[in-house]
Amino acid sequence: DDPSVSPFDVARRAAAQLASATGVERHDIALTLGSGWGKAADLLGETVAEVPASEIEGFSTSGVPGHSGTLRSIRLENGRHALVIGARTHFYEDKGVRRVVHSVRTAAAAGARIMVLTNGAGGIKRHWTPGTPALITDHINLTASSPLEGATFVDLTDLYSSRLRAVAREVDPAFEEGVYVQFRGPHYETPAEVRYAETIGGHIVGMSTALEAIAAREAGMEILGLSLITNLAAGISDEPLSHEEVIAAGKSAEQRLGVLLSQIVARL
Ligand code: 6GU
Repeated sequence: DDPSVSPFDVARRAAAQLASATGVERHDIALTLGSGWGKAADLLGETVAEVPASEIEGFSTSGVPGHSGTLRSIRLENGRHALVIGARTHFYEDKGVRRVVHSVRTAAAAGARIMVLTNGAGGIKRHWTPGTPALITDHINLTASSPLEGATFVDLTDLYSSRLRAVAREVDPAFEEGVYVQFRGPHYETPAEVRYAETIGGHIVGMSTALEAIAAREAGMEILGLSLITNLAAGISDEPLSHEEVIAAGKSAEQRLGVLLSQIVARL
């Protein structure tokens, strides 16, 4: 958090600690598992090591129920290694944007060329039902923040890789898709804010992912973004939103999403 310390140096040290804690020198792909996606960690392959995030520099443990705090190294069937990040710092925690993207920078420093970002989110498309997975095609960042520091002018064209989306479509040709809008949270949006998100081109509302994707692009990674629609956004459905229901929708979709995500990862 000290502005005189480079966040990339912190990430390099974290990656070195991760390598010695897991015995895995290099991870090829990294996945951040958000609400509803956690089961994938058990289905991707053989867990080589699981490390509490608190043992690795720069990680702060999340107090949000439903978000575990570990880093897990998994050997895929094709012999490659996946780093599963089960410790996400949200922008709304007010720990600063460096903390929010530290896991992404650590994954990049650990060698990962592909970053899979998943989340549980609200849906704006009226035909969506809770439990629907959707590919993120692009994002709108409404946090008024950026993980980039100084004059770092990074192109965000095709941020959510069309190549990786095509791979996901091989697994499910009927995959839903949409533009993700990151709000600061932690409150859900008002119905007026949801109408605004829709008007400006959004289809999915959430509180993560966009800032992480920007940091992943800066690091030169290819990005796959996946949302689980846990509920329709405020005003789209008349149902009031509750965090408990969001977690419950995630839980009931978890097995199905785990199978889906491991089929995708096997092809990446
Ligand atoms: Cl409706 N909004 C946001 N920002 N995040 C969510 C959500 C809604 N539902 C689940 N996560």
